[in-house]
Amino acid sequence: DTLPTWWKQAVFYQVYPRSFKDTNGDGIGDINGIIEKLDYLKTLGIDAIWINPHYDSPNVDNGYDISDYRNIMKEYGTMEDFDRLIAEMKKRNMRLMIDVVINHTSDQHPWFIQSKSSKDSPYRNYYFWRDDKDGQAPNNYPSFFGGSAWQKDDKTGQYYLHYFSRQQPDLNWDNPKVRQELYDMLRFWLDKGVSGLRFDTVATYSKIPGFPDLPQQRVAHFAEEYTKGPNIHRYVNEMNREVLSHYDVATAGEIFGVPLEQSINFVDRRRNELNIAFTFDLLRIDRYVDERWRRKDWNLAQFRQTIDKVDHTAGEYGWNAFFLDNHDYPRALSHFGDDRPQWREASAKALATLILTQRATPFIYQGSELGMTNYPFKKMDDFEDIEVKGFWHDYVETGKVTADEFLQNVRQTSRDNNRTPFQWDAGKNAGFTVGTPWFKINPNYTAINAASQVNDPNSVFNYYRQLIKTRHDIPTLTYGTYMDLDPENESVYAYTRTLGTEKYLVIINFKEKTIRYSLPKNLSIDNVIIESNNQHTARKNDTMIVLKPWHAGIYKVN
Ligand code: ISL
Ligand code: CA
Repeated sequence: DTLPTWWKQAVFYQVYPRSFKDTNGDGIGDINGIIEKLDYLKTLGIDAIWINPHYDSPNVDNGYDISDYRNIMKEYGTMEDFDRLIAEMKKRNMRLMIDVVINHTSDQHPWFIQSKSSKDSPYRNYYFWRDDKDGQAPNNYPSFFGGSAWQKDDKTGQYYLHYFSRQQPDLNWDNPKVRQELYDMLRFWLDKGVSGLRFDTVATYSKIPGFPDLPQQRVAHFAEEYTKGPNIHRYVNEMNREVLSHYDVATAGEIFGVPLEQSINFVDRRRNELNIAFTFDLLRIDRYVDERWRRKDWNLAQFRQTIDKVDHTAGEYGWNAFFLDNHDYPRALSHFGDDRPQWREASAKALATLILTQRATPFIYQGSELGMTNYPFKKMDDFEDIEVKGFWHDYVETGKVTADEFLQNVRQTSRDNNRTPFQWDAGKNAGFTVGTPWFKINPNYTAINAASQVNDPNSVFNYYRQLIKTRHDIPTLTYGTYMDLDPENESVYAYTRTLGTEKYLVIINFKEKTIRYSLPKNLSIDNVIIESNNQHTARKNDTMIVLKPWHAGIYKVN
């Protein structure tokens, strides 16, 4: 889609507030910490920030269980802090995208407390309550975090539905009152000056009428099954009509579970639903559909072909986000690069080049700009996340797999990898807090931290800064068509971005060896835009480039 909009041109940065910067010594990141670091992000060139849920929450799932949609999480600060964040961002010409978690609430939300109090409560049908089936759960739905998606409540003897943890009951979107309450809540934040909304698990709002059992062979595919509610697009379209279309707001959907070809339906602009699609085929390239904690091998051909497919689905009328990790995935560098000390910086720069040259809005996860890595988890006690604990319960405690096998996998796949505190400097607690950090700090913070990189022209940080500037300067990198030059190549990932008569070539060496790469017929170098190792060896009219291990570069070509 080449229709110009600010959110296609913006470079987004994801802040996980809990782990970004603590300013009051309680060991938990806070809104004042984000404000304190706005200038750091401005220096990097960031236009917009997506923050994970900032609402009041008992934090069973780190804020994805909201108990009050109109208040700030106590640990993060106050509404005054939030308003100041928006004001300080405005001053710097930056925009804020908030997380919208409306598939479910916390079980501590007043609606749910009312709802479970009696079958006659006016809030009863704000959620899904069903009778047991022969003393068992109403159907065979599993939950994302382990066990059944139904929880029995003793007060009335009925079960309520929860796709995620039992402390996250699913809202009943079929009830128009629920939808109106949620729309009002969105207006509340938009009226404050929020300019972006990221819709958590948006594809699961509509439920399948009657809750029939999943056929046995589809139980492992429950994530996809949960996106088959018949009214999903009717609801998102209604939300657009009633709320979103009245604001200058960028709307992104976490389109999880939906087959790629259908994801476009959420962001095809002719349908008036959302703007930006987050899809997960790329990040899950080395995962199984069942046993989601287990990793399998991947190769560059699969990787680039997946990117190609994702690019294609956006088509002429849709738009994607491009990201290599977020708070639900391991560190991009450890996942797709090489986090061993000798290749860490080079591969971090290679991945940066990829993120910032796609036909999609780039989302940089906090710490990527420093080359932060996975945490060296050893034992189950090292983990915090409800998901990994649920998996442990379902697979290890039941004896299906050994603790060793499980740990070997989750130390690479766990969401906790991306949730350790930000590494600001080499001092105590990496400069994250003067208190006791809520979660372990990666011991490599003495080598990998912001303080040592901001003034080093060759740092990962400064390479990101230059890349972001390059993306801002060259609209072809945002809007140009994408073409993979050699989809089967297992070493060199090369593609062009073309708009009108302008053509740019992006080359990334995914191998830790030097490769002489010949440009495809008809292409020759016009000039070097940026190279990750600053060598600028390529000259005008060259048709061959010597690529050092993990070398990456952008070239104007003829
Ligand atoms: O995290 C996942 C894989 O490791 C996904 O299964 C994830 O649960 C799914 O993408 C939905 O994610 C979103 O909603 C969850 C929350 O835990 C995630 O952090 C959030 O991104 C429930 O609100
Ligand atoms: Ca704090």
